[in-house]
Amino acid sequence: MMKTADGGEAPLVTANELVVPVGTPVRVHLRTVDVIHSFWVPKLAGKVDMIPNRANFLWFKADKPGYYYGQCAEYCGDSHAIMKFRVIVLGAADYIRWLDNQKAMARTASAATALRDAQRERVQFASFEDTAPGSTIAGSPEFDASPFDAWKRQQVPSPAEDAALIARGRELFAEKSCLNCHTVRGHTNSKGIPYGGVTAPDLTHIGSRSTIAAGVLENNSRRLHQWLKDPEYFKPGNKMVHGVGRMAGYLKLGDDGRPVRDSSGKYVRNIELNDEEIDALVAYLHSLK
Ligand code: HEC
Ligand SMILES: [Cu+2]
Repeated sequence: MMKTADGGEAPLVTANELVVPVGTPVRVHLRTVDVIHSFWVPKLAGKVDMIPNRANFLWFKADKPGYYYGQCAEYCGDSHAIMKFRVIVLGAADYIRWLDNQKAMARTASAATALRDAQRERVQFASFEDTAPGSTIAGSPEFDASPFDAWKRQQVPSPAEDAALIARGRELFAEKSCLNCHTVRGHTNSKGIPYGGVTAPDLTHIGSRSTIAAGVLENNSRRLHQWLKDPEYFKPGNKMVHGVGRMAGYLKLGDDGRPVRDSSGKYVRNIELNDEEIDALVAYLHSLK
C-alpha cells in the first residue's frame, strides 16, 4: 500500500513493468475493462487470458534476478503487436529498497543540481528516422546490451538535472492539461492544483521506469521527447491522442466525443506543445524517480 496525497492509503500503482522479489511466489490478478488480452512472460510463466467481467489469475516464481520480456498474446486492438511489458526480478534487499521508493510521494528535484542549458541533450524532432512506426523496440545500444543495468541506472536521479527546467515542466503539466488524465502523487502546480487524473498511467515514479508506452520505447530523453511530440506515431489509436471518454487528449473532441476536423479535413488540436515545452516536460518527468 502507498500513502495518497490526502493522507489515505491506496494500492501501489506502476505501469509497463512488474517488479517482483526473487524466489517468492507471486500471484498475478488478471483483469481487463474492455477487450480480451493475454498475459504472457515466456521465461517465467504460462499464458493466461484477461477477459472482461471475469477474474483470472496466475502464479509464478522467478529463480534469478534479471529483466524478463512479456507480451500480450491475444489480439486486442490497433496496437496489439506492440503491447509489451517487462518483469524485473530483484534480490530481497533491492526489492525492499525499490518498494519503499515507489511508495513515497513524487520526488521534488533540488536547485543544487542545476545544469546549464547548453549541456542538455539536443534532439532532432522533425522526423523520427531512427525508428519505424510500430517497430518492436526502440532502445539505445546501452539499453539493448543490458536492459537490467539500464533499469538500475534509471533508479537514481541524474547528476545533470536542471532544476529550473524541471520546475517549468511541472507548471506545464497543468497548463497543457496532462493532469486531467495522469497522477503525480503529492505534486501540484504553483496554484496548488493537484495532479490527480485517473484515466491514464500514474506518473509519480515515471523517471524510474526503463520503458514507456507499454514498453514500446526506452525511457530516455530522446524517446520520451518523441513520445510527447507524437504519441500516435508510436502507438496508433492511443487514448492520449484520441481522448478518454469526454476528456480530450491531443485532439479536440466534438459533442459526439469524436475528434473534430477543420474544413480541410485536418484534425484540430487540443494540446499544442513546442520543442522547448516538451524538453521541460521531459526534464520534469525524468526527475520523478
Ligand atoms: C486524454 C488523456 C491524456 C492526456 C490529456 C495526456 N495523456 Fe499521457 N497518456 C494517456 C494514456 C491513455 C496513456 C497510455 C498510452 C498507451 O500506452 O497506450 C498515456 C501515456 C503517457 C506517458 C507514458 C506513460 C507510461 O508509463 O508508459 C507519458 C510520459 C505521458 N502520457 C505524459 C503526458 C503528458 C506530459 C501530457 C500532457 C502534455 C499527457 N500525457 C496528456 C492519456 C493522456
Ligand atoms: Cu494484445
